[in-house]
Amino acid sequence: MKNRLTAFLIILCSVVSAQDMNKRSSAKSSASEPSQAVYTCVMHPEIHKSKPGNCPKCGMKLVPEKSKTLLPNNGQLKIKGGESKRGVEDMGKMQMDDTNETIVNIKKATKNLGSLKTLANKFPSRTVRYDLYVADTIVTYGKKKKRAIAVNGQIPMPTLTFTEGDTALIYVHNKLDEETALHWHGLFLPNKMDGVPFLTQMPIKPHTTYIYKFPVVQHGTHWYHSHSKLQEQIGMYGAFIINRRTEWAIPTLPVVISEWTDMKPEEVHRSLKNASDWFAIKKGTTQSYAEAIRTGHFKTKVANEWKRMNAMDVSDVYYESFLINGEKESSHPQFKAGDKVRLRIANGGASDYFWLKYAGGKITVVATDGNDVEPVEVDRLIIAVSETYDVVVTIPENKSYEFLVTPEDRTKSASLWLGKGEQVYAQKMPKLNYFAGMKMMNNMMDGRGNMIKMDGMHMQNQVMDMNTVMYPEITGEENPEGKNSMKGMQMSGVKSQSGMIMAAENKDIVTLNYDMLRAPKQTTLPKGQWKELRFDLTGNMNRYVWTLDNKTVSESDKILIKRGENLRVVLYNNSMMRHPMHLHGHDFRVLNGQGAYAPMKNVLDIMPMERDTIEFAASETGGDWFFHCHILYHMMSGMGRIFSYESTPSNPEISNPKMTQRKLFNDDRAFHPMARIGLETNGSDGEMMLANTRYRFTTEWRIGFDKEMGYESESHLGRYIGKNQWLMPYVGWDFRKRTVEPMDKNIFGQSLSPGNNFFGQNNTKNFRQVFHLGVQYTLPLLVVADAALDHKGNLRFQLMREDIPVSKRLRFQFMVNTDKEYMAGFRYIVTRYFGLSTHYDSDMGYGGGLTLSY
Ligand SMILES: [Cu+2]
Repeated sequence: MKNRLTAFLIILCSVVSAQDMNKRSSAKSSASEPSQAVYTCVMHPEIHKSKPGNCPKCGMKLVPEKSKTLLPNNGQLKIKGGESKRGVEDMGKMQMDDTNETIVNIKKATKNLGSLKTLANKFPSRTVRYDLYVADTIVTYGKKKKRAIAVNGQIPMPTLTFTEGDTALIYVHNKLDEETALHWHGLFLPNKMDGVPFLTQMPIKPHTTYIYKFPVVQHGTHWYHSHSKLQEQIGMYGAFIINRRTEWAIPTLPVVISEWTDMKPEEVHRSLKNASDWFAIKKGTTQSYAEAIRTGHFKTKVANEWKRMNAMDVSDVYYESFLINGEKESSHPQFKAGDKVRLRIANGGASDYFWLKYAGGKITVVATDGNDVEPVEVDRLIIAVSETYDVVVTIPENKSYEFLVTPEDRTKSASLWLGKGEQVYAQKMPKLNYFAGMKMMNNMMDGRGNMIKMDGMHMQNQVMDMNTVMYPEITGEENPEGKNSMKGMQMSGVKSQSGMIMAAENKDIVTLNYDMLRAPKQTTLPKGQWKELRFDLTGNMNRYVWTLDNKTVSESDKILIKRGENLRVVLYNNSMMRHPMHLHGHDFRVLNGQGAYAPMKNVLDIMPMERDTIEFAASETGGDWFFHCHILYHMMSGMGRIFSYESTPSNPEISNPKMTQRKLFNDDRAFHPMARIGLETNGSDGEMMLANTRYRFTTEWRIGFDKEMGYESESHLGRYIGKNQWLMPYVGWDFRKRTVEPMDKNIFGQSLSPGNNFFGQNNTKNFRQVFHLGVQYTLPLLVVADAALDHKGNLRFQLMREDIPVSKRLRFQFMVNTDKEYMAGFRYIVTRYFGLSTHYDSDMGYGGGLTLSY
């Protein structure tokens, strides 16, 4: 027995060390660069060429390697510390070019925009009162009638309009049977008016009225939404517009973009937490083995699972429809040829980014997050969750022009029609090539679940849109790699050697990025003490845990700040998703190439692998201000921090701070239930699970239809360790009983008598009533290794893998252990809750039937 145990341990160790060796050798090879190399590939940094050209691996155009000369950094504050110094160097030449280009562009855009007439508001400042009645409603935005929440009977909530200098007086009448609270997104206001339940106020109880009152001290396009539970997903978002005393005299439309799902948002959240790939099935993005083989990406798929990644997407949730001001199509026929229209756009969606395109020509961006920027002309821009952009578009002729809104995953779209007459369509955005994305992700991710840092690349401020690089567009038929790998594949733009077209190289289409945003006035912060903070944005896709520095809100302390000091926050996105990070109650400067004219925002979209720096002045009088990812389901998973002013007098709204904090923390501490129950001809097997950020309780059972098959039940309570959560020690118990005739044989002719286990111990698989200690570890290819020792000294080692995506809806699973038990089966997913299944089990034999999933 000892020998076998040693052998097994040696094998396990060698698997683990082999992985480390891989990692080390690859690190070594990338470190030894040839000295004369000057060009490299963004996706394949191991490529070094002396001449410009295309990457031999992916065909992407090579870019100059990290420039050696450090150019003046344009008035930008230097960041202390080793790592960030490299960041500044990286900005070097590239950034200067960007700036010059941007200034030329701004001059052109300003000229094209022409002088706009203005209109002054003659009324003195006043108190503007709104009464908001929050009530349940039924909508059919999707396929079925579903519950939503309407305010004053409408979705989105009514547009609230003020003039700078007014006082807002907002009565919220909660007609719901549940609590609510409203957050005024992007506004500078007293902390107790900020609308975060259990942080700045108590939630508004059902059937009560709450009054928000605050001075309106700024202008611009903002919005407001529920900050309570998941209400934002089902209708509680609306525009909040503050006019200047003197405003452009051109027609202005508030444009609130949102998504609709027929699933309850709580179910969406639970589904994400349970790694169900139902949304991928609905989107057609399962990225199964069958599809991988058919399209010539088998190796890519294997490499992806080897790195322990599941199929990925640019967005998490499948939505039934997308809405502009509450409609799939919204028409504004009142505009005539030559009219300039200002769109005040807010992304009120819960989890989707949107591409914005216009059929009538260029889009002139004039403000973001309520702050003016120098006008800049683009062909398209992406609006992050919770961002706002003000854009001006022109109606060229007396026709109806489409302003097209496409979610980043391009599943559907919504349209705003401007003008009257013949419809002029904007070009639809083509589907994404997920396997190309997977291939690139394989290159960007090391074996330990970290993003590989790309030296010399300008991974900042959306300049290199990783998502358009990672998920190139498919504009033709996708051919198997065997014939002509890249033929027909297009990445929207200039053609490269291999016939592949890269978005990043496209000079014809101008896509907005943060480097192009320039404030009209200097935005340098007042003199004060500086404090620097650094956060890594971290996440675990497989378990849908989202964190900063691998800690949720409830696992971290408030960050104390002092009034009068300046904060510099350096964010590095070490996750595979982009995150719109939002700061309550303050605007921050986004350090880009614009030096003293860095733009002011309150939402920063940060893409995978980017390192972005923001700065803000702690200018409020006190209070707790939330800083969080605005993807609703990421926020609810705990991706955020609380900035808390030191020595703030206690908030009169919060009478019991301890209890309130516990309630706030409950959001990311919540346990999510899940179950899978198989009912097959040989019996029932199944599993129930309760899991949160770190803990998991599972109970599994197998009950045969006769006493030969018997029953067995195992339960585990485990805690996940580390950022990737590959390791989980657990405690549990195992009860089982089965009566077997020693002479009986299974279909392979093997005796059913248990004999000894693999370690030479008495095999107790047919009768066992024990407590056990164990550890699970996720191996490459997502195989879970499980070693357990029970209180009678018996050992068991097991390998299993669930949910191997054979085809779009077919999943394969297997298990084998040292008690000589084994199992293999298929499940065909029919609906979210129902599947057909069949499996063979060494104890229960062959069975077929159905599987219910919850
Ligand atoms: Cu996020």
